[in-house]
Amino acid sequence: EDEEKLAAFQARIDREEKIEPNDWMPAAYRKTLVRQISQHAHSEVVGMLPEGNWVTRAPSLKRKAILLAKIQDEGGHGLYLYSAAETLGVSREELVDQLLSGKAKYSSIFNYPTLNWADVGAVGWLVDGAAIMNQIPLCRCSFGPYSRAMIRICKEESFHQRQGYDLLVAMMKGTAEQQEMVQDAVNRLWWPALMMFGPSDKDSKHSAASMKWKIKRFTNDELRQKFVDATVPQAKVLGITLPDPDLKFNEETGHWEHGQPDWNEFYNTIQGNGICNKQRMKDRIKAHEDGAWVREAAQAYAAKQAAKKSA
Ligand code: FAQ
Repeated sequence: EDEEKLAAFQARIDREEKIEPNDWMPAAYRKTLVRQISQHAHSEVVGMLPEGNWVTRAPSLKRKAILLAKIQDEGGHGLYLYSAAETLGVSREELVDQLLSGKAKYSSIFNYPTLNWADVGAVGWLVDGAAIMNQIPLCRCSFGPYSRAMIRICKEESFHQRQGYDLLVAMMKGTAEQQEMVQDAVNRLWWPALMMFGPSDKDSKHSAASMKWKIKRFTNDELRQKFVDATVPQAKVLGITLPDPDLKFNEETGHWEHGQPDWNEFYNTIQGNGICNKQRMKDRIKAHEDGAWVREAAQAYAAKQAAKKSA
């Protein structure tokens, strides 16, 4: 790739022009986008599993309807994101194969179990909350199809975050046992939510290039800090304690200082050895195999339509 093309490409990025699928782009830009967008898509799809666990046990019709709608949204996000990745010249089959063979990553957070009903609220509040913090800046990502997909996704995620918070508020108004369930869910999900932002900046191998290309607008640590700053006051309103003894407001910087997640646990999880990795993959593989007849029927229908047209 010659210098001139690279310089012209970077100049377009610097002018805040969107890069579209048929435009020239460096191979490394394409590669990192396929990686990030497909991992993001896989996360949305695998992310349906922990909450799916509670659909049949939701405590009321209203909560069940909300939960179903939310989980369906996540499936939809996966579909837009696979489509955005496909514009870069990979096929959906290839991407799904990478997930099911264990080659592709998906977000570490979805390898934690949802043990009690308050986990559904805590996932909405903390996991969707972290997802929004990370994804709002992606609406300004330099790659057009990804940035446009993120706009609708973020709107839906904000509904998800609020339904989670609303669920927790309702439980905090309930019995002592319900309040304990909320605290227990938050104790277990707080650190994994912080891990969603990725390794600390010094260990993030892709950040420098992604920042230069304006795929990422903030570093992992910057977004983690924004999330902590936004969430601490919400925890106070809720009346729960965040499980970080190092949380301390710094008057000078205006930020909440916080402790570090257990990075060994993070690396262990993204290498496939977290609490639920094996179960999640088993469930995804089964869902894919059980859906084979749908794909076959759709292909048979498409072939018939094509034959009709050419006849
Ligand atoms: N989990 O160099 P960096 C959702 C990997 S939200 C697993 O810092 P980068 C909504 C990373 O891929 C969740 N792997 O990488 C929802 C790389 O490995 P590689 C999905 C992680 O890309 C809510 C290596 O570590 N959101 O689904 C994680 O610059 C509720 C080095 O890391 C997105 O995907 C992790 N937490 O920054 C659904 C957002 N962190 O590829 C259902 C888009 C890092 O070299 C229910 N993605 N890794 O093998 C991003 O913003 C970025 O990709 C980061 C990582 C920030 C995740």
